[in-house]
Amino acid sequence: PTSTVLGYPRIGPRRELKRALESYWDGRSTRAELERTGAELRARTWHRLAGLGLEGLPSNTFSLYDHVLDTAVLLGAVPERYREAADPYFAMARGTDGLAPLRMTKWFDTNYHSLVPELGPETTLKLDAAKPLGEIREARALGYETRPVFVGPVTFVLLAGALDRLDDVLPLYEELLGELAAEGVAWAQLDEPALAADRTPEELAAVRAAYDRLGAVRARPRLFVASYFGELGAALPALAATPVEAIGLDLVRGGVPAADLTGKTVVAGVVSGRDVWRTPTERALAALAALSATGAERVAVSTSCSLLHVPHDVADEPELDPELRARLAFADQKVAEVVALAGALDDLPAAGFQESGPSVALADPPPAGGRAPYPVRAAAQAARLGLPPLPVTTIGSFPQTGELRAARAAVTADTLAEDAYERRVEAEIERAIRLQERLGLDVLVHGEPERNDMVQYFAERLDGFAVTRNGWVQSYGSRCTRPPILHGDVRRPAPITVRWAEYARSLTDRPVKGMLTGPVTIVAWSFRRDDLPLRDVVFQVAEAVREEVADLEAAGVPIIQVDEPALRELLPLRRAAQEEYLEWAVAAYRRATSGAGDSTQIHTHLCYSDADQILAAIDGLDADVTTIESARSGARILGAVEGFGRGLGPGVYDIHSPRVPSAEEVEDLLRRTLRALPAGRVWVNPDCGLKTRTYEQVEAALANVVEAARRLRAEV
Ligand code: THG
Ligand code: ZN
Repeated sequence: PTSTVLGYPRIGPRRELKRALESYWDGRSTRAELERTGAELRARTWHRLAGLGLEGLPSNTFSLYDHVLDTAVLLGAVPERYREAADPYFAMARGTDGLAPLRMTKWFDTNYHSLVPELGPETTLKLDAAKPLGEIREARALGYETRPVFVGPVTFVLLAGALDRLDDVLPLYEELLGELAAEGVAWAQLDEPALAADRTPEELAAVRAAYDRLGAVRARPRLFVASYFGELGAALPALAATPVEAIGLDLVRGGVPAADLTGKTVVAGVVSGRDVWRTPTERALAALAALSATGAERVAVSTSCSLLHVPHDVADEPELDPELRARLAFADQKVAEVVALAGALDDLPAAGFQESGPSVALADPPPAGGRAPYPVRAAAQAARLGLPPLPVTTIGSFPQTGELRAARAAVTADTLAEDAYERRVEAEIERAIRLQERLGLDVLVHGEPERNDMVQYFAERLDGFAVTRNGWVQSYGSRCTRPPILHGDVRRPAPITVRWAEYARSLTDRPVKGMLTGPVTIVAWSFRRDDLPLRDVVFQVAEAVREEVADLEAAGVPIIQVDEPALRELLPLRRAAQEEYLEWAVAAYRRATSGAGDSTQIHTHLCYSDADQILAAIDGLDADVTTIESARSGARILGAVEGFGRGLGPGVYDIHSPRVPSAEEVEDLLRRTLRALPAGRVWVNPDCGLKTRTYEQVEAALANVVEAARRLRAEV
């Protein structure tokens, strides 16, 4: 059978796109130079995929910022307010001085962020297929015929929260298919990951109607509808009943469906796009063989989803332990696996393979152990901390300056001595503390200058994890992370954060929070072993965090923040599995934090605006103070948190954009917050960490935040 992948990393093996974007945004290079880097990366990708022997090459998987944003622009879904901007595309992505950007959200259950399209009733749509057509021609000039990839219409309108606009969007997809046919394109890929979540009968009917309609376009490429991140469930028969020629199935997360796919091509996602492990050949071949029962006319071998979520190439990691390296597959190795599996299937009879998944019994997790009920703790903490009403704090990280990054690179490269680096870090901590004192914040942070990343930092200091040198994965726009590889049993050989917490405390009389990352997030933002149940892996990490909490407390740290920004991210897409997940995830968090005494205030921070969906779980975490993102989702969150029983800090401004909020704006949001929550429980803070901002922006923004809090304090 033939071979393909659903998508490929676009940041570049050495983050070439990141460099080009940031240089363009800083005014150090032109749009044309940025476009040139994009073209080089695309050419490199096609050459690489073809060189590895892949047959079906995708195009339009590249993006200067985000593929959902690209789809919005393709359809002309550019809200009126951005149209006058110098660069509407990046204005939607990042905002401008006067304009907030589009909202950002997690791309399903991944650590990738996409923008949320806006399809207001007044947004007039108009197709502009210049980008995909440009890429198709570009590839053709290099000698490659490609299959352009788009976010499909159903997923697009669902992301926009506007299923009712499907009928407005479909004519544009019809027009797009016509233009692709005129260009001589044989296949188009429409991604419908939204179908891996529970869908209402109305939504399933919309799937059916949409693809009946696109299937009926007279001159069009053949249609490949790709699903991923789970099984299609009831959406599969709906889709199978339409004229689409090919359906993509995630056979890593889901099994071979008992469905009649007679006449269809099945694009079998047997190589995982979500992990870094080599594919168990037997299991992949068994799944491919089992597809014959569906009556599918043809089978193509593919990845379970886009390779966007894995790094480029294991060959870029010469320093990894050879034994671990031998178990790894990054994007290029996964492409080679797809090609090999397609070849193997041609050579083998189509039956007789055994499923051989590992099965491990769940151990009982350790009990959480008891802190006193919240009101008792709250009284003890109030007495110990003596904070004013509406205390102002930040989430934890302060700007990571260029000098600091350079110093970290130098110490890694052995051109800077360890103790010289530590003095640099201390100077940076002092800078952050002095700034917060001067601006009048109430609970300070040390700013985390010693951390490259809130997960990688801990992974580097825990047994059981390996970290990579070039294993970058795009998080949003130009921002990347290097997810650590959790390959063995987790242990904490020594205290991790205590030294810096003590230093920060020595500088000031105000309370300074100790800052830790929670067990769910450490695991969520790592590539994890798959020979143990996820739950057991998270509980191992919880034990290490619990030890760190104990050490911080013993050092006299009065407030310990244990962040779980990824709590929502690991929530299963299907409702049937959500409750069980939340139960153990919350239990793991409590295991990590419940060793703390009643007068030690536990804070937590959660990102992403769907916090309203998991409010009961947030309550279950039993943290004394929870800070959440809400600035971009506006007042929506406030309705959901009405009456929340503990301290809550709904973010008062969006840190993802360089824009500085005015004191009036912050005051307004706080006023609305005070209508939903009693003043004694409200905290005032930005909506996320500040590491991606400059000191100039942070200083201006926090000054306005403190000013707004003071105005309201006078009233409460
Ligand atoms: N760490 C990890 N995952 C995350 C976040 C994180 N996912 C969600 C959210 N935070 C994403 N936000 C960011 C914000 C900034 C950066 C990455 C993700 C960032 N990265 C540096 C860059 O791209 O230049 C590299 C950092 C490094 O040296 O490791 O700024 O905080 N795991
Ligand atoms: Zn956050």
